[in-house]
Formats: sequence, structure tokens, C-alpha cells
Amino acid sequence: MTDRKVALITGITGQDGSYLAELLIEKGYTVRTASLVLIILFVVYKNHFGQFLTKIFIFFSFFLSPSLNTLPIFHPLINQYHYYCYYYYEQVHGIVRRSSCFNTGRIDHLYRDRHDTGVKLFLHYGDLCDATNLIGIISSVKPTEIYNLGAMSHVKVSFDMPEYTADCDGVGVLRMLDAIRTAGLEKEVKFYQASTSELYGKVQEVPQSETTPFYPRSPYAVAKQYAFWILVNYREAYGMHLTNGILFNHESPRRGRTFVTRKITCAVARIKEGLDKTLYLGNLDAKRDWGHARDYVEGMWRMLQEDTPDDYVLATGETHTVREFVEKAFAHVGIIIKWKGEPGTVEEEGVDASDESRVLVKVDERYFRPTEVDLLLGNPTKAKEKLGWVSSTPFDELVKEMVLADHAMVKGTAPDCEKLHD
Ligand code: NAP
Ligand code: F7E
Repeated sequence: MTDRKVALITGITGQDGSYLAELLIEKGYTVRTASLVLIILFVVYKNHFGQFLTKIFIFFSFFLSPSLNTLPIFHPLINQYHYYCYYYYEQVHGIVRRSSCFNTGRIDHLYRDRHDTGVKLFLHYGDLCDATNLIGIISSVKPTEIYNLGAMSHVKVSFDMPEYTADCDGVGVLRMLDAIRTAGLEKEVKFYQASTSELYGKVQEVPQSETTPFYPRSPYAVAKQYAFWILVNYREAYGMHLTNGILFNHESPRRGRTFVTRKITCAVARIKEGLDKTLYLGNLDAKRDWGHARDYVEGMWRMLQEDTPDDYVLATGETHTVREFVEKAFAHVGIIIKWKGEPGTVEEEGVDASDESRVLVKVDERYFRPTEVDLLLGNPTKAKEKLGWVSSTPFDELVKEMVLADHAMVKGTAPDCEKLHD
């Protein structure tokens, strides 16, 4: 393994990808440049420098480097000679899918044109279903850390698109691993795989830990199970640094709007502002262990800082029903929900307790799944003990942050990151 730090993120345009890119840039996986004096010395004497001296130069300039690169006055010089500093350029690269409209709303605040100076983030077109493309990107970027977050990540949609889900979420991981080997980087790269609590499906024990047997309940979970095991197999077969993060649900204001938490918080904001009347949901009694995505990407990063690869559960250790999430979300805009009708049936509805004629929540069986995961509750003890990681956002705070963000977005006082660019 090398000291050079270059990260490659698949799925960088998604919820987790955007938080992770922020985190890595913050942690200094950014372009670093030498002090001006050392750059000048190097430029003047570069023809006399052999390989060895170049390395010494790089070591000392990195070591001594004050943050001159943050001063715009030095940017033209640094930019002109950046290739001399390549070895300690520390970068974040991301793979984005080609789309007819912009799909980079979640990372726009991080992205700058690569012709600018001080660029921190580099994007490449690619797809987990295209092996040649992945080999090309990995061979040219030569990452030291890969975070494989790309996936068709919606459980309900995976029942409609099982074949594509298997290709992207299952075989896509195999393509990534083989691309690393084809590029000859199997001893250089640390690889994180976005595994999931959906693997536990019809749970075999409560709470679920790294040793709980899997029982996947959707095409999504079955594809992720293939991914989990191919990763373990390559780890054992080729001694690669490959780690599965078995992450329980994690949410945020950047969550896709068809996942239940964000669907609820968007609807609450729109109902509060009089833009919608009713929220239609499926199974209100499903229980999930919901944390905040910002905390979970820190856990991913910690896993790849370990010398030895392993598999870890990240979870809060608390579980809540969808129903509870609905009640708390409405409470944040001053609405108390009263449930009426037979619980667990399509007859059940949630009304405004102060005006029972207002039906705010209805059950629509279109949102039921052919096979459901009823209860998820994680045991994050191993991550706490080995990585020092804990989930630090309480459930109430998570719900509040999401409702406030959506309310601000609906009122137009905060931007909508998914809105198409003009
Ligand atoms: P997300 O918001 O749905 O993001 C998925 C990302 O994958 C997007 O950037 C998407 O690109 C990209 N993608 C989809 N298909 C692709 C393909 N064929 N090739 C390359 N990229 C592709 O998901 P997330 O919540 O950030 O989750 C990140 C990862 O963690 C996923 O693998 C998910 O399955 C897994 N996971 C999530 C949770 C959770 O609670 N959030 C829990 C456990 C595991 P577009 O933007 O172009 O669609
Ligand atoms: O559903 C129920 C639904 O779609 C949560 C993904 O990130 O986490 C996520 O998968 C629960 C389920 O997430 C609606 O039946 C009720 O029981 O928000 P969700 P998920 O299926 O748990 C795991 C860990 C991942 O790995 C996945 O990538 O809520 N539910 N009514 C509903 N769900 C949705 N989406 N929409 C409803 O109207």
C-alpha cells in the first residue's frame, strides 16, 4: 500500500456519494502543492533532478508545504507546474452516468471546471454495467481507495427491474474487482463495498450483527448478496483489501424522494404549505434502524483506514416504525396525526387531530412489496470497538433536519438540489 491518497467513488451523484466526496475533500484528499520557493527551485533545477532527487523534493515540499495553494496569486504558477507535483496530488474522482439532463445536483457545490486552479474533484463518465469503461477509468486514475456506492438502490423498483438490478448491483461489483486486477492494482487499492442490512431480510436474529445469517427478500438484496460474497471470495483468493460495510438505513435531506423518509418529509412540507392534501404510503408497520448518512460515510472512510480488511455493521441500535416517522414529521410542522380505521389494512388513515375531516395519510397497496422486510435492528458493537465509530444523530434530530430542509425548499428559501439546471 502507498502513502498516496487518491479516492474513486462510484455513485458519487447519490446521497452517500455526495456526503462522502465532501468528507474526503475535507480530510485533505485534495490537490496539495509545494511551497512556492520549492516549486521555483525545482523548476530552475529540474533538468538536474534524477528520480531519487525528485522523490526527496516531493517529500520535503510536502512536509514543509504551507498552504500557499490557497492564495489565488500563486495559482497560475502552481497550475503551470502542477505535473511536477503529481505524486502528492491527492484527489477525489467520481464516476457519473451519462444522462440527458444534469444528475449532479448533489455535488454541484463541490464541482469546479477542471481548467480552474485548485480543482479538488474530477468526474468521469462511466457505468457499472460497462467493464471496458471501468478498466479505463481505474487504469488512468490509479486510485488507492475505491468506494463502490453505485447501485440501483430502490428495493421496490428491483422487483420491476430484477435483471438490471442483478447486473448493476451484483455483477457490477465483479466488474470493479476484475478491473482493479486488470489494471494491476490489487495490492495498491483498498475497496469499500456498499453492502446492506437488506441482506438480513427475513431476519434470523434480533439485533443483526456481522454473524447473523442472511435471508434476502428482494432482487435488490439477492444481487447485493452476490456482491457481498464475490468480495469475500476475492479477498481470500487474491489477498486484496476488500471490505463490506453492512449499512442499515441512513437518510438525510439529500435522500432520494421515493424512499419512505424523504417521501414523508417532502409531503409534510407540501401539505403544510397547502400544495398537497394527502400522503399515500404502503406498509406503515415496517420497522427500520434509521441513522444519518453524514455519520455513515465517516464509518465507510474509517473502514478503509484499517490495515486489515473486514466486514462491519453500521447501525444506530434503535428501530422505529414508518408510522412513528410519519407522526414525528407532521409534529414538526405543528400537526398531530390521529390514526383511524383497521390498523395494517388499506382502510387505515391518518387524520389531522384538530380537524378530523382532513385526511392527511392514506394507505395505497401499490406501495406494498411482494416480500417485505418487517424489522431491521442493527448491532454496531464491532464498528464501535474496532473503528471507534458511533452513529451520532438521534432519530428525532434526523426527522427534524429532514422536515426543516424540505419545508425551506418548498417555501423557496433553500435550493432544490434535484431541480434541473436552467
Ligand atoms: P442513491 O442515492 O440511490 O445513489 C445511487 C448512486 O448509484 C447514484 O449516484 C446513481 O447514479 C448510481 N448508479 C446507479 N446505477 C448505476 C450504474 N449502472 N452505474 C454507475 N452508477 C450507478 O443511493 P445511496 O442511498 O446513496 O446508497 C449508496 C449505496 O449504498 C448504494 O449501493 C445502496 O445500495 C447502498 N446502501 C444504501 C443504504 C441507505 O440506507 N442509503 C443502506 C445500505 C446500503 P444516478 O445519480 O445517475 O442515478
Ligand atoms: O422503505 C416501507 C417499505 O424504500 C422503508 C435503501 O436505501 O435501505 C433502503 O431500502 C420501509 C419499507 O427503504 C412506503 O415497505 C411504506 O419497509 O425507504 P425504503 P428500504 O426498502 O428499507 C436499505 C438498507 C438499502 O440498502 C436500500 O438501498 O418503508 N414503506 N410506505 C414505503 N417505502 C417506500 N419507498 N415508499 C412508500 O410509500
